[in-house]
Amino acid sequence: MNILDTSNIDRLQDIISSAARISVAVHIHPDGDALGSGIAAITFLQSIGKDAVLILPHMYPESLGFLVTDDIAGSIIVYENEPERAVARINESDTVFCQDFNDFSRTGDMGQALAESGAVKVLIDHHLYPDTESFTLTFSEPDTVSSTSELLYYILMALPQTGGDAKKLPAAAATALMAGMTTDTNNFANSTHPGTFRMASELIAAGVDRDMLLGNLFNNFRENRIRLMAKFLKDMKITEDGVAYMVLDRKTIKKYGIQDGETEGFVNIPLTINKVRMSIFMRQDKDRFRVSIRSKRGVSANICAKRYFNGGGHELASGGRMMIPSELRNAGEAARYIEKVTHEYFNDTAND
Ligand SMILES: [Mn+2]
Repeated sequence: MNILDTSNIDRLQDIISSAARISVAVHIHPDGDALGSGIAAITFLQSIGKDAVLILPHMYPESLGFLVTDDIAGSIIVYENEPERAVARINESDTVFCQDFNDFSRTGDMGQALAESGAVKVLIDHHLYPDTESFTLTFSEPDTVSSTSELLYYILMALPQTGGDAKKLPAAAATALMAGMTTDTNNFANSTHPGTFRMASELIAAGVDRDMLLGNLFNNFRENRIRLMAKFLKDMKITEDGVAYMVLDRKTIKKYGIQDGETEGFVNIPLTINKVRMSIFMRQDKDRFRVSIRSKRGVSANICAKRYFNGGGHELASGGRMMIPSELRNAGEAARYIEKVTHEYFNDTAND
């Protein structure tokens, strides 16, 4: 894999060797890739004698808890639970790794502390349009890797401490990288590249237990989630333009006892229907609707997310947010909004 510029690797080596205190930050509502790449970074850095801590804007979903051993838990600070401790740690860090996001705003309220920090900042990410000016060193690969975990894998393999041998990674790092790649590709279904399979092959050869991972990632859901999924499939609407959508309100989330992360993957299911070209899933939070958009090849989820949902991301997988009540007041209004703007979107695209 030669996506990595060797001069960037040399610079990274210098940054790591002069770093005394490193913080690794990831995006809000951390998913498998954010948590996995974060754990991989800190366990690797600790294995070479560095003081490294992972800072999460929010708690990780319970379903990913199997990646967080007691040792690792002691090196994680959750901003949402301990904002002062998180900010203090950012302020006393001389080096900050920013992973799986392209812009500090993606880290929510802790973004300000990150932006204002005088630390050396290294971006490692696979989202479009990184805010490169905010970083000392940028590794950004939106088109050539599946995930931040995959990109971080190449970076770690290029460092002298591993010399390209995955067996030299700490076991926790190898497992976390495999987990991050597996969740971001939805188990090799989306955005896989030749290198993705090579990485998987090398990590399995290095001892990663893929069966254990798949068991934890895909066969370990609570019954409530599957019951809610049934409701989602029943209530989902499909418009004449081939847009499948569903808006999940807080009342339903409460009724089913759904936790953060438990609706992960719902948005992908409608794409298995032949006539569906795009799928939109909105989930009501305290002050906003969180929006997930997926599309089939030829339709840009990214442009739709940018134009109508204050978001963006990848070409076929994007997200956004709509504030309550300034932009949308309730689930009914959200449903009407989706119908209206997607119709406009497909009419526009048809005229291009
Ligand atoms: Mn990712």
